Amino acid sequence: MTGTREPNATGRAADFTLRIAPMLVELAPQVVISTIGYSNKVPGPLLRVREGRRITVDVVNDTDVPEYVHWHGLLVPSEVDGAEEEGTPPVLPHGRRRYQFVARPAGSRWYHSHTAAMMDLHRGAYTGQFGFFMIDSANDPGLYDQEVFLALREWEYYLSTVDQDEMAADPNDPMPEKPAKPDFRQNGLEVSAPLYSINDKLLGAGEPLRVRPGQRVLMHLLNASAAQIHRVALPGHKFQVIALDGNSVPAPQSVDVIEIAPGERVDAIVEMNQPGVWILGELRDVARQSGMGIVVEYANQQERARWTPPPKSRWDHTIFGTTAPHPAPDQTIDMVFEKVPGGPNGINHWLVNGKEYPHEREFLLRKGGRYRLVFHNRSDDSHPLHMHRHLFELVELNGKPTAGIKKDTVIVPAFGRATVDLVADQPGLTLFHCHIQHHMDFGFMALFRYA
Ligand SMILES: [Cu+2]
Repeated sequence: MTGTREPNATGRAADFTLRIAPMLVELAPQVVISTIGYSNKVPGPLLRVREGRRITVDVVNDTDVPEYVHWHGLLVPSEVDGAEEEGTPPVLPHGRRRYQFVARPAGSRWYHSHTAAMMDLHRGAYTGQFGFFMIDSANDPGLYDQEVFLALREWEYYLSTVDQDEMAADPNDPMPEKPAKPDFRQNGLEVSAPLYSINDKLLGAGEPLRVRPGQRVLMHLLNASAAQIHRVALPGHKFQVIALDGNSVPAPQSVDVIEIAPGERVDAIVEMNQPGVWILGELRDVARQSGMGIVVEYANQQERARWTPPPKSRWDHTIFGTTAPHPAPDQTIDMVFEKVPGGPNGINHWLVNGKEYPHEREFLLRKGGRYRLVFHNRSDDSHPLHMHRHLFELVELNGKPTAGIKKDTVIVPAFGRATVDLVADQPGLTLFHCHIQHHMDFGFMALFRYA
């Protein structure tokens, strides 16, 4: 019910109202699933405002459990950030809560449930509770003809001994955190899914993306998955990546494949210069054939939608940055992530510096301080690490330097290392976690506190 202005108990109408309630999603004719969504839409209503505006969002909870709505990528106070760990109050079952904050910074943000799900795969990020939140800058050059929002998702999650996300590790990967002795303990259950979609439709079930030769289409890609990293391509076309996690990159580059991890956003412009009917889709056949794709149809073209695998390419965040030097940090904070394998019938647990969340002593920040965070991933899974309420700048990925790339989520590959700089300019409790729900729920979180 976005756009409609419901009066609130406090009088003034909200700019947006989100109603959390059970809903059905017709992924395709005769493929209807049941989930929880925002205002009966998946993705939820597009929230779009001008940067710097103070906005009011009323959240109505028509379910039997408390909920939290997190404004991902926004620089907002802990009280409204939507994380229980930071002290944001919940939206009570059958209750309502008013969130008020200034919409900043400009760029592709999003909002989603931040409720722990644990073993219940019908809560939190496993549900349809996610939506785009666009914050428009006053000086957007608008160098495109069409703008589309594409959220990558899976549905009907279940626990499995197979990790669907597994991509054959490249022997050329540096893996600086790989231990000398391999861990032979048996892995625990992973989260899998039989159905994939872009927005609320399986490939071929929704309206195609209609384009004309010469058009420049701005694609806002969001990985709203609870569990999987995705790689997408559009045969015969290149993506000119202009922003990562909503923040303009210093060196836009054209690539054949976009890799995007849970929580991340990629904004890319595609020049439509290859008339035909194509599939913009996931690289893995199983994901695409299970629905992750959308047909791109040029005007006056009627052929069957075509897919061809893209040229072999490797996603590398560092190419979108510069070689500028970084100011020296005031302090370096090492964070080591390890897996405690759950065995065949259990769930893996996760350690941050040797302990599962909660930690008796939080990581301390001093306002105005410049911190270098070094993420050591000593596990055989990749992890998208998300910092709430702050942006950080990429410094090094697996030893490769870069500068000028601002993000709120960074993927640290299996046995990899990422270094980021964070300026502590947002006082208040700050949650840090892996954006894969079943990692976050089983220990992969930490709190930062301003001293
Ligand atoms: Cu993880």
